[in-house]
Amino acid sequence: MNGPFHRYAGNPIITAGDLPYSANSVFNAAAALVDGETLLLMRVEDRTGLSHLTVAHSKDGLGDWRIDPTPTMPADPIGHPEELWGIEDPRITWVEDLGLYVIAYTAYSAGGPLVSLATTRDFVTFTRLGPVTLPENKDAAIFPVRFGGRYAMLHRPSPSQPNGAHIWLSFSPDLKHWGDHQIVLPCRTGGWWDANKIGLSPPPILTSEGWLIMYHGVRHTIAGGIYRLGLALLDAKDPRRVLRRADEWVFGPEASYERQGDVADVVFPCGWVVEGDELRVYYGAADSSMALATASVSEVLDWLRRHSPPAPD
Ligand code: BMA
Repeated sequence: MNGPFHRYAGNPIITAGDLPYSANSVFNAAAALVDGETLLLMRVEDRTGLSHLTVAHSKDGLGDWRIDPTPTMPADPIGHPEELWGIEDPRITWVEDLGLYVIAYTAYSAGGPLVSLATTRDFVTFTRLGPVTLPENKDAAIFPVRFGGRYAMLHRPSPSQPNGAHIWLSFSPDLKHWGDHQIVLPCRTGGWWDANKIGLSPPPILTSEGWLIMYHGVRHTIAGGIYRLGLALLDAKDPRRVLRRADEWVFGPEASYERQGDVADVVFPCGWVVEGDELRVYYGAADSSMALATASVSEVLDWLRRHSPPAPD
């Protein structure tokens, strides 16, 4: 095994057959530690093709998942027309100064996918804040702290133009109105594994060395896309500053459940949790099931240091 991440031997951890109701697939879950348990907010694609979100809990974050009997957070296309074609790919951030979890998710509107926010205390009731970007935009997460009094969000506008789909950083005084948009992590170009299109994976995690960023890079091939994962580090006080970015991908589709499914060759984490030095990354495998990889935070930081070119300044 190369790299710091280790696939859990019990993968895939949750498949559509584990759900208490009929669905096509379960993948791309957000994750959080809630009341001492691991909670996954899973994207479930039903048999109309549209997605909603459903909660699973586990005491150890590995097995014995207890899954809500019906969709926990269905799309609300009447109250929120931007959710016409479902809701997808959530990321959860605990925001201490609000005492709330903030969920950033993709709302699939008639005008294309966009980023919406919702808050919750208990993952039973959700308060929608509505869309915070125009389409097309995906792969967003809020930082858990404010910078100079403002909330910060990473997101990925993907205009259909040849300049590429980059990760952007925006700021807001109130989680509703966003501005000061800037590119923080550009996709690479040419033959790179992360050329043309990248997007944030789980929310940033604060480590001793800065904000740890995991992102997916998409390599377009004659056979379709390959979704792999890269690592970067942003400055703890000023997340506009990129301290490191590894050249190589750190994790890519290799296991059969990652290589075969509704969409082949996809690993797509939307959630991770840290307990002590242990990092558990929950990822969608081939748009079909949920899988888990574990790592030590210190080994991840060490790998990133060894695989990053020296910082420019
Ligand atoms: C992305 C998102 C993800 C999906 C991935 C691979 O654009 O839509 O939900 O897992 O493509 O199909």
